[in-house]
Amino acid sequence: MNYELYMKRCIELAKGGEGKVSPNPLVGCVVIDDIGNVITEGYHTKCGFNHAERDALLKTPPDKTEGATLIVNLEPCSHFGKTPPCADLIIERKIKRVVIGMRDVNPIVAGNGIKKLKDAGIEVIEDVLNKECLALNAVFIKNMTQHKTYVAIKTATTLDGKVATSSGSSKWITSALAREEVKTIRNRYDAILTSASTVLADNPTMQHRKKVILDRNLKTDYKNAKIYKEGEIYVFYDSNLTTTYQGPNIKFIPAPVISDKLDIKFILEKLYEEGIMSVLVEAGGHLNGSFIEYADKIYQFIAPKIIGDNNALSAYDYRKVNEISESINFTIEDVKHFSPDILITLTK
Ligand code: AOF
Ligand code: ZN
Repeated sequence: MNYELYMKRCIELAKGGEGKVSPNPLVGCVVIDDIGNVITEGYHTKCGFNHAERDALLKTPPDKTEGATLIVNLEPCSHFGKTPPCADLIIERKIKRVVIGMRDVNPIVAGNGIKKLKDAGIEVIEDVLNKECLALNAVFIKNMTQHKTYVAIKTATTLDGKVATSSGSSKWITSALAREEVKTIRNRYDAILTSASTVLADNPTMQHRKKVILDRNLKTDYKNAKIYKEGEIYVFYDSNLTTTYQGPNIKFIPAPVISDKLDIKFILEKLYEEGIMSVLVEAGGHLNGSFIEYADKIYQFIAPKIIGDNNALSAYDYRKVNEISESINFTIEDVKHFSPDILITLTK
């Protein structure tokens, strides 16, 4: 049996949990019979709710899944957490075979789920579409293994890598279709992050549940700027300053300043402490530059336009470089058309 098709479906199902499962992983599950007909499917819809396997199995009576094959992108859990172990339910349901995309990196599971299944006489097939499954849960993997916030940068540029003209005009570089996709990308992240310069220049709303603003000199308008109107807001500022402004949704966090810049490493550590497991940076070339060394991923929309002016603003503008060998290298993960533009997704 070719399980890759079903694993693809698990990944699709799992994505239904984007924006809702953090800090938990994205998980989808499909249960099939001997000839490959789907008996039931499910996914992890929200943190604290049933895991994907339980969601799928509870939708159908036990006699329908006896002897079936269960496909899931993450090793079934073996622990009593917010819900009982999925491995136990799989055993209880007399599933014959379990097909897994990746082992769980959560140390309380890590192989114990697989062991439990095998000890019960269930056949386990591992690593189906492993690369895709690892990519799906890159945030969860970084959180679990490094205890750090996952960082992505989103930018929209011309063919010559510019994000605005020299006078700051940037509306619009990419088309409406590409800008619609940005909303889908934002939803995958616990928070979006931008700079005071972007708030002052564009007065954007940047709709999101959580927003992080780097405002070293406390110079944005906390009362009136659109970005502060909704969502949970974290403002980082120079710890040598003080602010008396209080808003119901704004938390001010003082941060150290290193050579005229807020300390990014400190900020990312604070965000992790605040339970922000992933952050999408949407700002100009300077801030993008400050985040490059921490970036796990870049989403770069490219419009088929050329500004052709050396003074136009670049997407990454933060240092002097002599040798090409000093460039920072990324790997292209995916290229998609959002006609007339493209989106390149890159990882480090
Ligand atoms: C999920 N959804 O579909 C699967 C998970 O906090 P708990 O008790 O819900 O447990 C979370 C852990 O369970 C998670 O870190 C991962 O190791 C495992 N599997 N979690 O939220 C799922 N299959
Ligand atoms: Zn589970």
